[in-house]
Amino acid sequence: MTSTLAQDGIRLVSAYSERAGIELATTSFPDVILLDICSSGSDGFDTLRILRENEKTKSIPLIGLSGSSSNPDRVRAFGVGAMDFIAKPFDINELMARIHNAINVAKMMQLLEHKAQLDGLTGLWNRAYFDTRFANELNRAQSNNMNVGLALCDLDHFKKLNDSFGHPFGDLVLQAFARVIRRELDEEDIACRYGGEEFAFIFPEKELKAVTDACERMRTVVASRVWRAHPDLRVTASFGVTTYGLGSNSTPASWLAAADQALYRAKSSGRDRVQVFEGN
Ligand code: GH3
Ligand code: MG
Ligand code: MG
Repeated sequence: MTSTLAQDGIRLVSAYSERAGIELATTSFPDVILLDICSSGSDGFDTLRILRENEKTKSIPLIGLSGSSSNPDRVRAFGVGAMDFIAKPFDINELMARIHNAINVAKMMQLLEHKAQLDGLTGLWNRAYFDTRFANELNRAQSNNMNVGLALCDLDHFKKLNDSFGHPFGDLVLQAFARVIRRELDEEDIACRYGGEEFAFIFPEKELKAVTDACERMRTVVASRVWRAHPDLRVTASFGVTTYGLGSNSTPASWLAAADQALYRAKSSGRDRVQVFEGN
């Protein structure tokens, strides 16, 4: 099988026991797992279950191979999370076709999962992604005693901009602002569209100064931009910033509240500014 599959560009690596198979699957990052359900020493369905529950292997497509083509086996394999099932003896060409098919389906699923985390208008991460990622980053910072920064940003007088120039132009401004964000932030910073004209940024491992500098860059670039369709227009943004320092017990909600409070201050003290949270 190894040499036939190699002709089709598929590299097959094998293990002959449950333990060795799980070890191989978790360390070799395969595109597809073929699991011989009946000939492993223990119950192959247990192995299948373990592979589906392991973080490292749970989303790798798995094709069950079995000496039995009985319906209960097939149904059980699909029930435990096999993507496909093929009974022995099988035609090697059919197996190859099923392997390619499994890879394509897995790629499509990854793409869909990725798209579901993006904002359609700006291409930035969306609110759902932000919520999960922010909780993770906060956790990571707290357990490793590292810094992490959070900034909330809201475009100023955006309702007026829409009212004066139309909603489609407002959309163009949001897209242009997203490009400014991408250009001014570092690769490891996380930029999300939090809601309408609101954005949230996570700055893993950054000190306050680096976070405020990044926000200042975004603020000045957008404020000085000339909009060809409306040369007299100035688009400005307000930022509320907080970094690790609220105490190790703080929750995502308390951090957001702090950044939001700073943003509120930025708005009430005249907009077009970066305000750092200074405590309650
Ligand atoms: P402030 O300076 O206090 O933030 O004033 P504002 O007008 O920006 O605040 P407000 O929250 O009153 O208005 C937000 C506006 O953003 C209202 C809404 O029409 C607009 N908006 C929200 N989402 C979108 C969008 O996807 N496209 C466009 N064009 N406008 C949007
Ligand atoms: Mg707003
Ligand atoms: Mg606004």
